[in-house]
Amino acid sequence: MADIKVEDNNVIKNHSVKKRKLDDGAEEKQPNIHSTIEDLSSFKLEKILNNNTRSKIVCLQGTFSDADGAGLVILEKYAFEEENLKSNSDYFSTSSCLKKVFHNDIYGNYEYYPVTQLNSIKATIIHPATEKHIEKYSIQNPYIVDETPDIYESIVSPFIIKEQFDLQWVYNILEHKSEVERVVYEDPDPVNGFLLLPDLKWNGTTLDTLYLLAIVNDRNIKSLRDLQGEHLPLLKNIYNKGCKTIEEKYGIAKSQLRIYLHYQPSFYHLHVHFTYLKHEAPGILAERAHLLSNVISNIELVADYYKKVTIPFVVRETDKLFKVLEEKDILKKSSLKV
Ligand code: G7M
Repeated sequence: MADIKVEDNNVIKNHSVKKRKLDDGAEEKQPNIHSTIEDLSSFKLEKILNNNTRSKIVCLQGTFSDADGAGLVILEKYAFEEENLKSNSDYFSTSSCLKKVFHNDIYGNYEYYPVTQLNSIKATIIHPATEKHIEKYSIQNPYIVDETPDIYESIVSPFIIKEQFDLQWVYNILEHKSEVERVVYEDPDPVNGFLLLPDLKWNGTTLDTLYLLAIVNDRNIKSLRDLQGEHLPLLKNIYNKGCKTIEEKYGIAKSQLRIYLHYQPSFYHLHVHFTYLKHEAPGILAERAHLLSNVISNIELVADYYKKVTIPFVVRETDKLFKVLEEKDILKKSSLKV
């Protein structure tokens, strides 16, 4: 018998998840509701775990009245499919309904109700849900840390060195042991050279979601924080040759590229992201992405700019760094006094 704790604001309920022992000692899986459920009338909502208004996904935790254990219902609104709009006249048929909210001169606001089959919502149901499922679908509170040079030197840098994030996959790429056929450009210069290849998130062919990564040959530059005047030739080399290669190979001009570094990055070997400007790739928000042209300009102005400035970054409650910063009371103190 395992207990699943379900937090409902201040109330904590315990759901018993029964696991029956079979004769051979193996545990029988608790029956789930998938063979019987036909609608969501048996779902009793206990907590909204996450409501992403941008991606239009809501993750709900609750129970089903006719089954034991916690359940998760994840609802997601679909994007419009152009093919549907072009070929499906149902969008524009008399079976749909238009309700006016207001109109002003040439502008009118309406609520539009297309026919049911065009109005579906993707529903994922997980039952019985474990604590891990609940954690996975719960919103992770993000916190901004205004990282001063002092916080970097005394806390963040020692943490990065101690944790020694595994860079084997990076070295495999640089040593031509992995992803060899995916490399689209290589400048072998040990100081100013780099390798350009599709990011893990990109299939390398769908131009709409173009996403490449430039990984530098120099193994001593951890992140944006380490960059200074001596690295300008490297940064300009990445900018110029990266853009030229992408234009030649994919026909996308540099004016259509978003070229940036992450702070904090997820691995500490300098790399630069190249994404299609019209593609809203993950990790392009203001609290994480630093445009390469901006970085170059800042260093041209002040060679040790990134040694001196406060760089804000985001940590989440499940990050190891979050605990370290919390213990040192940095999360409360870090907001800039303006
Ligand atoms: O957040 P950060 O700036 O550290 O971004 C690291 C990028 O490296 C992410 O966009 C990942 O998708 C990408 N990436 C991670 N791994 C493990 C690989 C990999 O093995 N190959 C490639 N090509 N990209 C990776």
